[in-house]
Amino acid sequence: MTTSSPEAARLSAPESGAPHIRTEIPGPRSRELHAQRTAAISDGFGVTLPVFIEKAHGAVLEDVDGNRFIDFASGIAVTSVGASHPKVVERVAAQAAKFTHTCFMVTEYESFVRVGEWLNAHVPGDWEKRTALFSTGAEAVENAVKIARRFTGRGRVLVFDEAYHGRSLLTMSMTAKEHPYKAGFGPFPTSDVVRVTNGNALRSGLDTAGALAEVERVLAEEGPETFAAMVIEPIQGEGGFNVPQQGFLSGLADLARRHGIVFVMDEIQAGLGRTGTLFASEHEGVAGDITLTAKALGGGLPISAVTGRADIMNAVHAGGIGGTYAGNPIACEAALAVFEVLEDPATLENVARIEQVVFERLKPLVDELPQVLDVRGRGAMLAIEFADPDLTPRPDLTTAISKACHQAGVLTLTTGTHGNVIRLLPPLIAEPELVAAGVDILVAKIKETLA
Ligand code: PLZ
Repeated sequence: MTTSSPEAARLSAPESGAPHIRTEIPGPRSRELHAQRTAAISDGFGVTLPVFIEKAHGAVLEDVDGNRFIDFASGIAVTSVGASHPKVVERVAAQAAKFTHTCFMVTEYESFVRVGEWLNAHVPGDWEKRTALFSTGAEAVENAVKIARRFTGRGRVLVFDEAYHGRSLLTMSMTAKEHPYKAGFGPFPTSDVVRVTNGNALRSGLDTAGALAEVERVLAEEGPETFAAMVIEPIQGEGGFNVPQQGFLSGLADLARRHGIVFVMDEIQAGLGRTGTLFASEHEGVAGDITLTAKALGGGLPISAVTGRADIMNAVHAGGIGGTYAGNPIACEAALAVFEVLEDPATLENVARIEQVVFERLKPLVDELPQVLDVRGRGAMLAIEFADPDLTPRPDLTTAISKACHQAGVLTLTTGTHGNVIRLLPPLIAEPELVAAGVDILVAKIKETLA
């Protein structure tokens, strides 16, 4: 095997032998392990598909019973360069052998600086930038709010309908959906987090101008000078892969700047090649004052970043931000490997091919099947929404179809405020033929379920 990318990390359908189902799903060994999990692990963790993974390569996951799945989840948009990219494996192993941790707040190491430099150079925004590294997406969001507060001297945060920003106390407040994220976990800082319309093309009943006018109305009512930050996902992930209406993001950027509000682009799910450009906000020609990355950044290792205008990022006093594991050296090495893969033009070309093979299979279903409301997304962040013709969401269909896909060896995820969306998040390096094979199975299961 060569170590060039993305070929090194991917396998075509016949080579990978996926999907390959040799037991019932979950298989006997997975069921045994799941029983042990139930006895040891908090019931608070849900699970999409209770199979235990033994090994994984590219876009193929193999479980402990020898079943192989086509991976349309990527660990929720994390293993974008594949499950065990050789460059990630090599850098991680080499760093682990040198040292695993020092804490960047105690003594420094070079990879932290190099990750920051790469992000400063590639994140949208034609201004001098600085980066701060953390470990999780929620931590990046929390720190963006802290930094924006320090910079503006203001307290409040503007967020959007159907938003997802994390599970920590502040980010959970910023997340829209009650179940399962917020139920029973309040109270929340409700007067500090204000929610406005996302101008959802299918459901808000607003066009771009109408949605922007509504945001402006709420800002005027609440006092725009009370807001430190406006935080938005360039394509909403957990909210249902909602692509903003054209001009909405740029209109928001204008509004934020007019009122001295820090415009924060949460690219945690949509960023780093996922939508076919390095950052999803590039599709709209928009740049956040601050841009957040996580998930794909570490190729499977936990690392997140806050990258923004130097004057904003440097408004914080020394010691004001940080964390024991922030920008851990092994995770930084993994990020540097991810950057090498993203810089290879073949990677984004492959994402364009993935979009093509998925759309050519799914888009015709909108006209063929009355319960298929919409097929949308960009690049390798694609979704299909199920509803009755009167728009009543059909989460029962997504559940049934997803389950059928899992049984057939295709790991799909559901999403959306109403749980009625199936989303596809294959690794960016997934062989288009493998993606096509997986989508063909999905289409067959949709047709069987709707028959
Ligand atoms: N911002 C846009 O998508 C994480 C959540 C899965 P963490 N999304 C997956 C779940 O049910 O917990 C996410 C995101 C956006 C922030 C986050 C939070 O990132 O790394 O999970 O903290």
